[in-house]
Amino acid sequence: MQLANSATDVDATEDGGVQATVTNASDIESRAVSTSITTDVLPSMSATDLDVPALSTDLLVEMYKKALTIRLMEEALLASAEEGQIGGAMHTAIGHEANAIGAAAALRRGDYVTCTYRGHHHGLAWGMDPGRAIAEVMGRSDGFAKGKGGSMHFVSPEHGMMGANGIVAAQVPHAAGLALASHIRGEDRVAITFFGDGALFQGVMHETFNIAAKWKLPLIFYCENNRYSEMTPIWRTSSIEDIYLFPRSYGMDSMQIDGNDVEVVHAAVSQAAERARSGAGPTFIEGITYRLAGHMAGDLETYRPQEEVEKQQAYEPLTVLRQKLLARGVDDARIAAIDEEIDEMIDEAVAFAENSPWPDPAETYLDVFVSTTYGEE
Ligand SMILES: Cc1ncc(C[n+]2csc(CCOP(=O)(O)OP(=O)(O)O)c2C)c(N)n1
Ligand SMILES: [Mg+2]
Repeated sequence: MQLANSATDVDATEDGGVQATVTNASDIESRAVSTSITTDVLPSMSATDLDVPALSTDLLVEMYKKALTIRLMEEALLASAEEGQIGGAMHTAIGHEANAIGAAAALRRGDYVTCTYRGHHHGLAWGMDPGRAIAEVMGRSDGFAKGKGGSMHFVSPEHGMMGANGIVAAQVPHAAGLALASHIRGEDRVAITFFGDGALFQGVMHETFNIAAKWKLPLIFYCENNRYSEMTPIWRTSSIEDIYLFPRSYGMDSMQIDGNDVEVVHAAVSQAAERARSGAGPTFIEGITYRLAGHMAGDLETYRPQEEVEKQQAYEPLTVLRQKLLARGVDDARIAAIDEEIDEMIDEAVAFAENSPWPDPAETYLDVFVSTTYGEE
């Protein structure tokens, strides 16, 4: 969709910066321009007219189990990090779960996913086993990359997880390559790539937007907009807080959605996947969400008030899912039984990882470099 007759007013702000307000775009006219969406639980979603069909109760129960598995796994990982059991930086996606679960449920086996260093939720949503995932974060040999990838480089091609990446935005052109391969081979595979709001200002994002739109690649760009880049709120780094507006200038369809609601995410990604498979090209989805834990394990979180986090707790993915289940007649007792089941499963997964052997030092360089005879034949 194009922004017909749009115009931008740029006003000076008190702190010497500028504030840009996009006006006259017919489809966003009703959106209230917020001065600080950083502290809003969810900004107005009037920018997207999305039909959201209700998912079955059985699927919602499965999604709740998955969301809780991710949440409890990440809480256990934070505890392990505090005990000094995890080397290197570890970023959790506590609060982001619905973005991964809704998207994975809308896609097919054989489709591809790439994501950021904040990618445990994507790995599990795409079917990776929690025990082996924890082992990977702990650097143990039963991990999906034999403990050599760690938290920031989750990978499992058999699940379509083609790689988390520690370099902001680097996973995005990788997904375009996967989508291009699918297109050239005449396959029906779609690639989805997840990135943060901070990635928008990397040049490679814009190169990828352009080529993906021009070549109509079967690609879905999914921005998990948690409104922070590390410790910096979005209003300090971007004059436009509505991230979904950027890709429109490349002729790409885009939508802004509630990233904390699995049914909304599922509907948006289903629509984008259908477009991609029909040859109509990429779609950009901005899922508004919030990171409830620190940027990484050990983050002191001095940059945001505790009240802001508490406000967001009232509308986070697990709460939203529990409310949906209760509304469908799944009672408290059933939910409590699920909670207990998942809690035990995570305890077992942690024990599995802790008992997993360290990689053999003799294998240090195995699977790290690719041997090739390309060009020498
Ligand atoms: C190219 C590059 N620049 C800087 C960094 C350091 N860095 C790590 S995470 C991050 C913030 C990214 O924010 P965002 O894209 O919003 O993702 P979030 O962490 O909020 O999920 C930065 C700047 C990096 N890893 N790669
Ligand atoms: Mg962010």
